[in-house]
Amino acid sequence: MATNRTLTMIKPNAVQKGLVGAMLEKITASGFKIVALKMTQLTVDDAKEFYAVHKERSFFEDLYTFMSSGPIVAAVLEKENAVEDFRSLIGTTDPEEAAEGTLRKLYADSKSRNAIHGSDSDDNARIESSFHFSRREMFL
Ligand code: 3AN
Repeated sequence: MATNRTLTMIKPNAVQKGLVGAMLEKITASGFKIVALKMTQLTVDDAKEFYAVHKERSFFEDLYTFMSSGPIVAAVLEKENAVEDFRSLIGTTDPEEAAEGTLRKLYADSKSRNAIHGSDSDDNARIESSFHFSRREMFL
């Protein structure tokens, strides 16, 4: 099961620009099934916890400040090879380097405001899904 699921967040800049519908449409049209979905806002402490792996990086403060600055949309997505295929769909961290047609190429403002998150491993997909959703909020 875990290898078929990934966690995404539509980031505050994309929510603010009204891109939720367009992004979910691209995601589902690319074969991902939404098995959990919510709009929420991270506290500063939530964002620090979610991105704890980056706490020594120079961009950490900017990252947790931005990610807690407004509402996000979190979702668990299901598809065969979900983690890898979703990373391909969103494109590279820096939108300037992202392939044509990827969500970050289409919708990101910059490397730090890159519109959408995707888990980078099956283990992190599981951890990040539990961070946002209880078992009652995830559907088969
Ligand atoms: P990705 O989201 O592509 O897996 P990560 O996990 O390396 O990238 O970084 C998490 C988030 O931190 C990125 N989505 C981006 O918003 C921000 N970030 C990563 N690297 C940089 C950087 N060099 N400068 C500014 N922000 C960055």
